Amino acid sequence: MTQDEMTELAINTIRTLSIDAVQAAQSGHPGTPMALAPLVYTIWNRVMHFDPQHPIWPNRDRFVLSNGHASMLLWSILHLTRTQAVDADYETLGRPSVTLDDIRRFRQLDSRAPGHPEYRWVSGVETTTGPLGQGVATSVGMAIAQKWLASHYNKPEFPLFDYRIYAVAGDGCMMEGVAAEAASLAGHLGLDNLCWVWDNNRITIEGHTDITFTEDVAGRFLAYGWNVQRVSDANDVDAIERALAIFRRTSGRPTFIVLDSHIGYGSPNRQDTSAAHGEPLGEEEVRLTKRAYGWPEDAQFLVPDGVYEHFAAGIGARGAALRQEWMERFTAYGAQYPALATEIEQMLRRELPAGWDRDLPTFPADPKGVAGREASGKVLNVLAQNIPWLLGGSADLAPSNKTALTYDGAGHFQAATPGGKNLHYGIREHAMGAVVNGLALSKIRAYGSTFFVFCDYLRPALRLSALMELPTIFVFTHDAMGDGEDGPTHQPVEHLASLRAIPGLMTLRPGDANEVVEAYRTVMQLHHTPAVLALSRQALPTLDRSRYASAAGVAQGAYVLADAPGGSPELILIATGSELALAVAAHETLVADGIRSRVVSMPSWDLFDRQPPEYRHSVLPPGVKARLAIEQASTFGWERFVGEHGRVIGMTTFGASAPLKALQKRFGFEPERIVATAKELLGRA
Ligand SMILES: Cc1ncc(C[n+]2csc(CCOP(=O)(O)OP(=O)(O)O)c2C)c(N)n1
Ligand SMILES: [Mg+2]
Repeated sequence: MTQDEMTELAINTIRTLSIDAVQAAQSGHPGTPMALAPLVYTIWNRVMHFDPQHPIWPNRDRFVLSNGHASMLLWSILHLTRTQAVDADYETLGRPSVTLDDIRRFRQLDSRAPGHPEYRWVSGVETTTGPLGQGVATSVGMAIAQKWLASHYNKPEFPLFDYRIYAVAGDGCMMEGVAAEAASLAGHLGLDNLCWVWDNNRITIEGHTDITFTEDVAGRFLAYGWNVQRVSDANDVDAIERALAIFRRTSGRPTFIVLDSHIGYGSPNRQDTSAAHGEPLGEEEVRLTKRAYGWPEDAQFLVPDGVYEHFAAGIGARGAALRQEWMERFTAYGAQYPALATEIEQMLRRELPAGWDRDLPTFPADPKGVAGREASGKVLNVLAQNIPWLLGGSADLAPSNKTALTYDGAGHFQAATPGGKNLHYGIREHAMGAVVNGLALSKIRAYGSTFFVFCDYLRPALRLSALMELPTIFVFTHDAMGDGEDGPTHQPVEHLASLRAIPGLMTLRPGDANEVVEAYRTVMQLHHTPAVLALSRQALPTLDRSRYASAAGVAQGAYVLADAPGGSPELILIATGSELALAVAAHETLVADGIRSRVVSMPSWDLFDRQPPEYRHSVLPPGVKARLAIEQASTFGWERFVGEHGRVIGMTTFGASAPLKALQKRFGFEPERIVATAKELLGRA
């Protein structure tokens, strides 16, 4: 067999595995894998630096399938390259990532060939995709990460990190706003390690893109500052390879390749139709298509002789040699730069360096106090010095969010200064969310920041963070009505409730400066959990911890801050964030009036839920039914803590534009109302 025939055979194996899997599942997307098999073949077998035996080799090229519905492309290529499985501790498991059996059970329960690419579930998947646009946006974070890692760790004689990022996108990805935000940022930053290939098939679910998408996409990317190329035939592997070679030689700009393709390529009756997008071909059409490929019509899930060997000789041999060479390089690097090598090893395992929490501040009691965002800024500046690979920034609100790293040498990440630790995401919240994910997937400890109310703008990325179990950090300030005069457009109401509803996301709303410190202490130790810090704009009293319990209780999510004599309360006040000090003030009045009141500070529902029942019952004794929660946010969900006999002082409407004091009065966030409501609850009004 000639080399060309072998290439064709390998490509048709990807196509027919995809067709058969979708047919067997009676669900899925065959058309795009049929069209893009040559592209994926070329990237993987001819170009990518990737060792299938060690899919988490740190200097591997990254491959992102942003049009995640074409997942059969990934399952086929991971299978044919015999990519190995690894576990959450980054150990190789000695079994393939995706077996032929998984592919036979495409989209079935527990198969390693699920409907869409899932990071963590299938080794070799670099990021979860399916929500269109997220993959390409995340790839920008991966590209920023590579630049930063190279700048921080490479030495002239040791190019440790020189990998590239390849992302494949469909029309849907190109239409989504998040991709536009991310492409704009990538162009600005001149990320020449990044290549997007746009599957220009002009078909989406509702039909031809003539009805929706007629702009000059290539012109748009030129305007973003990308190097734009075109390959007019998706079956021309040599042309694809040439375009990728040009990408690898291009410096100072990311690369955008327009690839003209035919969805459902080879299917006599489905090619170029939207029917090829998301429906099985049907038995008869499968036969006709296989005939068109010169494939045995009745064979199913066929991997012809020589195909595995062809991939082993291509990506397998190349990847193994490159990795071997890199391992030797890393050993020599370690001998010369032992401290940096240790850093890299810790970072890759998501461990913290020794002394990571040294010099964290302790705030003295102070009735005037400190704003949550101020305390956060101080803590971040300490942590970023202790943890070299902690970096991040804001979506143009750093002066308000207090996320700027201001110590000497922190630097600003720009094209010419890729070692800077202050990222400037610009006013691109959604891309910021995806970029933070891309950084975290690259093992950098990353944070993003904006006003709390605008977390809606990046929620899809935050959801993926949780789904992927990434230890990302989102710093959201102006967490309630503290933004007073800016009015209801800037005052979050339903946001806490909606974040608390995301499985696996840890939301913390600390009540004073020392709780902010403890919140960060907790968050930094997470390995597989994203966290949101909701922080106040305005100063909050710093509680006297010699009088009240230690802020270390934050680590349990909720703790008894102030208690009734003998620890037997008849009333429990539960508060978070800026309402904590109000609850304490009300508590003092109630105690003076002879009421056995307890204050529970509850910065994090999620964390509290993870505690054993004995602890939870010690904080909220089931026998105490008079419970009052105070939170300047939607009351939604508080019933679970206050019970049917309890009450909630919260928000049931949007806020209003006025100074904070007036708003507190209007919406009833005052100690007097808390006292009165508590007395009502106890029947002592
Ligand atoms: C954010 C988002 N919106 C909608 C969908 C549903 N959806 C999946 S594929 C698709 C059409 C995508 O068209 P295109 O990217 O051109 O893919 P092709 O059919 O060409 O493979 C849509 C609307 C989705 N997955 N994500
Ligand atoms: Mg399309």
